[in-house]
Amino acid sequence: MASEVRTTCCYCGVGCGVIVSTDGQQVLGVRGDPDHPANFGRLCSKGSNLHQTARPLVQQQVRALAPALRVLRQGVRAPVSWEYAVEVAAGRIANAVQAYGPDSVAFYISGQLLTEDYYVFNKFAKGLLGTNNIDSNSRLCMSSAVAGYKQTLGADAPPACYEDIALADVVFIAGANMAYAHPVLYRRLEAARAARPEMKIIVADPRRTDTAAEATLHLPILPGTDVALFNGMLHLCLWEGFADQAFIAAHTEGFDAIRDAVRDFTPAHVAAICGIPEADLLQAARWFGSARAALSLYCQGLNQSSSGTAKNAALINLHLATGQIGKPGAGPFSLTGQPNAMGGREVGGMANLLSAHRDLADPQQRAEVAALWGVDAVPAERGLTAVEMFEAAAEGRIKVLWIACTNPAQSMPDQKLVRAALEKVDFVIVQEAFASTATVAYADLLLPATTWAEKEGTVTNSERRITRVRAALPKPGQARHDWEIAAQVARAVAAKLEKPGIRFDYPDPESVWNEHRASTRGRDLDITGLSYALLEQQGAQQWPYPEGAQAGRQRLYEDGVFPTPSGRARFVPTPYVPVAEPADARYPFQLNTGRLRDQWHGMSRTATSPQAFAHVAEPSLQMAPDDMARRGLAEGDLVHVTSRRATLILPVRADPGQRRGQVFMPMHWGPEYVSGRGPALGVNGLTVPAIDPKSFQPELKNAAVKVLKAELPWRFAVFAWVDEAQALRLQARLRSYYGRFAFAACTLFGRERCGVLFRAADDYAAAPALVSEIEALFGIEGALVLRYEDTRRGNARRMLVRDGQLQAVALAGDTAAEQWLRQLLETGADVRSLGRLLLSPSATAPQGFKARGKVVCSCLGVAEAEIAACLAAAAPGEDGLARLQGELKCGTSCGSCVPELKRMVAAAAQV
Ligand SMILES: Nc1nc2c(c(=O)[nH]1)N[C@H]1C(S)=C(S)[C@@H](COP(=O)(O)OP(=O)(O)OC[C@H]3O[C@@H](n4cnc5c(=O)[nH]c(N)nc54)[C@H](O)[C@@H]3O)O[C@H]1N2
Ligand SMILES: Nc1nc2c(c(=O)[nH]1)N[C@H]1C(S)=C(S)[C@@H](COP(=O)(O)OP(=O)(O)OC[C@H]3O[C@@H](n4cnc5c(=O)[nH]c(N)nc54)[C@H](O)[C@@H]3O)O[C@H]1N2
Ligand code: SF4
Ligand SMILES: [Mo]
Repeated sequence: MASEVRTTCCYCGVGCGVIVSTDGQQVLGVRGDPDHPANFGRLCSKGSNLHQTARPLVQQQVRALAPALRVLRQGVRAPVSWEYAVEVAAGRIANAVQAYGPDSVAFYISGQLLTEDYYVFNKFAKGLLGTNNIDSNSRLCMSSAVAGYKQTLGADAPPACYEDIALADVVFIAGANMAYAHPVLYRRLEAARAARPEMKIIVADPRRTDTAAEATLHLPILPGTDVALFNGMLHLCLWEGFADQAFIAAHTEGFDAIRDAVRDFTPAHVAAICGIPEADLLQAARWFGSARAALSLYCQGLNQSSSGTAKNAALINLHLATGQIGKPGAGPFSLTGQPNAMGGREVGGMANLLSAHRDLADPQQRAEVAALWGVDAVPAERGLTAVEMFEAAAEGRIKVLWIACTNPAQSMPDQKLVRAALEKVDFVIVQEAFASTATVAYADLLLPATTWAEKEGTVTNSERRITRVRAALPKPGQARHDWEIAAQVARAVAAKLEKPGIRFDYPDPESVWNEHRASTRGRDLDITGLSYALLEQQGAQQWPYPEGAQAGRQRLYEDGVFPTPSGRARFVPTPYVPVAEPADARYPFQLNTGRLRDQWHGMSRTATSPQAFAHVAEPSLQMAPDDMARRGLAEGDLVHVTSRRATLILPVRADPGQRRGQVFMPMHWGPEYVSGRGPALGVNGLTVPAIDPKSFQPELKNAAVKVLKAELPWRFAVFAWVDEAQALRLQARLRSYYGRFAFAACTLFGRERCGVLFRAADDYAAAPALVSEIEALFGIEGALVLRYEDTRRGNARRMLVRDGQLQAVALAGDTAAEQWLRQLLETGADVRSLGRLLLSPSATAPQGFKARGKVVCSCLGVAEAEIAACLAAAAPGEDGLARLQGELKCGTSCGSCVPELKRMVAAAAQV
């Protein structure tokens, strides 16, 4: 019997409501919840593909389904019972605490945990063990935003709400690519602009992203120069009389110092630092300063920086000086990345935070938390933040490291350090839903966790809105809920350490949440007026929502009172400091990293669906066409990308949105997808461990690199349709071959069917036995294989044809025919008429072959060539987008590709 369950998308901080239809065993489909105030029924390309990632065949192949323990350090893990796993974990932790003190244990958790999970982990570390060594991947994500808000406004609370997007007349997007990373909010921005075309959108981003391309004004600032930009805008606002003197006088402090501090940020000076025309700087400042309502939306371009806190504070200074806060359509609105980065901050689940926005340094506030938890005290000194934690671990100071719901062997900067740490720690616990991640390889104890559509609890989205997360499926295998695992181990540790006063006997997530709720009484985020029942009846609610309130607060600081001792917001001077590792003669490129539209981080979930690869099929480095030409690089050439810490080989692609001297690599391409001989480190092998001095957030958006052509004449490409119930297992097997080649990568392709692509390159031909072994994994063996061999040149081509269609193809040596052969396979073309052409050594593409290009609209599977042809046939003056939507239907489902379609329409209009 099919039923429907309302829950929340497990990806980004927009926090869209999702309705899951289920038969109780499987997810049958998903659609946006029309009543959810975050999305009103919309989902983006990732959300609308969630059901694909929850299929039983995915679960069977890649989920962690049983606890497993490594017996000897280098040995394999063997399944163990939960009872034994809990006993071992608790024993290891208790022993470490007794032998080396509580700070020898560390927890590295995640903004993708639910609030209830987070709460239990935090109580475990700070309350039971007495260590503040609990930090989360939010350190890589939101900690500069937290520090920026606290410095200026007095509390970690985004003051604006989603509705403000519809009410702003200037929207300033800084260091955020909303079209990719917050798509459903971006749909709201598109709608607002369509309703009020006079709305101005300014985007500050070194790259011309889809978001930037659609802006009224794009400021392609040089990496890391945001503080200079914001100080320069403030300078101009003060100079040109846009300051709101009444607001400054009534509601702020420290203005005089800031006025002096920005005096030197003259337009000419700032334009030179930022590498933008002075006129554009003036335009941006004037639009912002004269706006009735100006809203800033910002994310990792500001946060992931060694001056991340200053970038946040400088932008907030600009809002305070112009009075653009606490009113409809205005405010500095930090977009949260993960679905529950906010909830993690609320429970204080980080090394320098305390429950319910309390201050770790305040003895009174610590005593309140200790009393709530039934312990004598909670530790006063801040604990190790993410990068520091791994540094300490590499030095042998951490004996037990418990990692939950994050994949640090992919996502942390400076992977060599991270690997050294994971190897050094005596006992690594990894609590994961998917067994396919790089970090799982380091687990001494693997604890299988439930995940989206299986767990119950709450999350808080970017606009402070608390939403219920609900289970539609039973727990798979032996997986358990995150809060449940943490509480179970905590009870066992409490017994061993003889600490009966602190309780972890929660019957359900609601009881955990009720305890968290009690901790918020009287705080800025007071939610004592909320309950699971109310969320059930009235839907998602914003905080604060104190007892007696009839509704949550939509917008903060409308009364001009800020949660600082004086009640005034504070101006904070923000000197401009360049990036930690600027480009130089030896490392002449600045490497920027960030998101793709259809993938999520380490891709453990998104990449279980071949459709997620339709938009971007393979790992690559993006470079300005000019830079490529000057270095003699052609599209798809393999390059060595080398930073001071590591080197990585991957193909290069031209990106006209890239400025000269800068390169971009999607953050998703970790060691699971691209590697080669030597340690498999992925994108973050290259990045720097430099951190912001206040937020401790690492500078993931800038590293100096050099890019040199990789001379690897021997190429190998195998691609085939495979049984979807085996594809992910095959991919896991193929990963074990990465280290046999100088370069190797493995991805999926297809829509209705599932294909696997393995690609490798080397400076000499691989042993024939190795090649055959890999081909055999794809089924390319036996009498039915069509073969062409040129042993003299080392070229080989082997393929399987079934019912007139290509089933599997392997190319070794020269792989120039790959593109058209792959398209023939992917489109299921009848190849019988091609006969010998398929195997002829010099074969160029068959006559009439046209490359389809990448798929732009992933919902409808519409590719570049079809779009170009449709636009070429347009009548003069015809609305290109409307034509595409009418003829090809692309961009009519989730809308995530609409910005790119518009870009293609504009480009076509120029020819
Ligand atoms: N599709 C998709 N969506 C996601 C995620 C995902 O993995 N995939 N992850 C979610 C998470 S956890 C997060 S934190 C958010 C991140 O969301 P965003 O921050 O919007 O995404 P990024 O691509 O990391 O970075 C945004 C932009 O910052 C720019 N940038 C780099 N350096 C600078 C600089 O010095 N100054 C300025 N002004 N800009 C700079 C980059 O060019 C990039 O376009 O996305 C969330 N949404
Ligand atoms: N170079 C570079 N690096 C970056 C960034 C960047 O922009 N550039 N961005 C940084 C940012 S902002 C972020 S947020 C991080 C993200 O980095 P990670 O946290 O490493 O990213 P995910 O791949 O989302 O990891 C979440 C893990 O939890 C698992 N999981 C999913 N659901 C559950 C569950 O319910 N319970 C448990 N226990 N496990 C579950 C998933 O399989 C996955 O392996 O990456 C950071 N790293
Ligand atoms: S915008 Fe997309 S990824 Fe983000 S919550 Fe909504 S559906 Fe999920
Ligand atoms: Mo993030």
